[in-house]
Amino acid sequence: EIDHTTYRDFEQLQREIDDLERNYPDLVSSNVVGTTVEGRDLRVVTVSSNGGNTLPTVWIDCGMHAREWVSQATCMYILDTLTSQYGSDEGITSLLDSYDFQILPVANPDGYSYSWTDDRLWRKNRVQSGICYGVDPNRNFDNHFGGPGTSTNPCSQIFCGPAAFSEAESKAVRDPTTALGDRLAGFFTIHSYSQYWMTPYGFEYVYPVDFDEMMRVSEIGVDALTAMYGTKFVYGSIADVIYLASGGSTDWAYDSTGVTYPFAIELRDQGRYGFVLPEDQILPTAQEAFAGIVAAVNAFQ
Ligand code: 0X9
Ligand code: ZN
Repeated sequence: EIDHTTYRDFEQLQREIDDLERNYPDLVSSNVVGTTVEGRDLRVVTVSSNGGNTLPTVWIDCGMHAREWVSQATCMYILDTLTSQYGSDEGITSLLDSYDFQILPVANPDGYSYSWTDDRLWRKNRVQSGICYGVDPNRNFDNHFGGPGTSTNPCSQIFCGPAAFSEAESKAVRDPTTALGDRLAGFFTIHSYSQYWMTPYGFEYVYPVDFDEMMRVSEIGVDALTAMYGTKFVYGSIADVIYLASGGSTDWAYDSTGVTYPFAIELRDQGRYGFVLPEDQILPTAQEAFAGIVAAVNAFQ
């Protein structure tokens, strides 16, 4: 029903979410968890086979960075698959009988809209600071806020903002995941590009207590991902695999919510098309990523 062979703008994605709620009323509900400076909804979609609020829950956010269009599209693929396959596909059915999903498909609606209308390569949100626009939501969490891999220059692509959690976009991840408490079983933030599967920490070259367990699950996830189309992913800590990045959601999720399985995934490709991934790669990119996520979740202890 949802078309995974084209990119859709913010309004189109909102309509697709409306359709999911209407078509699967027993499975899908959505909540507006915040509003952007330009007045757009930050909307979390819950997929639950039993009404929500009881099962361990997997969090997935997409599109925190505006230009990473295959990310938002991947969350829509995941929503489509969970809903349309529940009750028919055995793997999806048992998954949703064991876990709820809370999915934020467009974590940066203003930036995403701007990337459609004005600048395809826009990254940050659209909050104004003097002559420049945009805070990087993935530097705005209160974990080592302002540390290595951030900037206090509002014109920088990695501007961390005036204060931790100054932005609606970071709060829209913080609040629903915090509200889950002990029910938060896994945390996935979906970005592009580079084909990386990453875990804490990003703020420094140090490893969390649960690092070995994270690596065990990461390997299972990456193996399942690669099994689909042969796409190679590298896994490891954010600092080791990509670069130092402080104030990010993944470090925050681990240290503040206590979730044992916090992952940041950089989808296809490795730079040939980069952020402007051709539309014919949306479906395979989403399929392989979801296969990896499902395998990882099924390996949670
Ligand atoms: O720099 C980033 O925010 C991420 N890379 S991207 O090219 N998509 O911008 C990597 C950040 C790793 N994740 C967290 N620190 N949460
Ligand atoms: Zn990103």
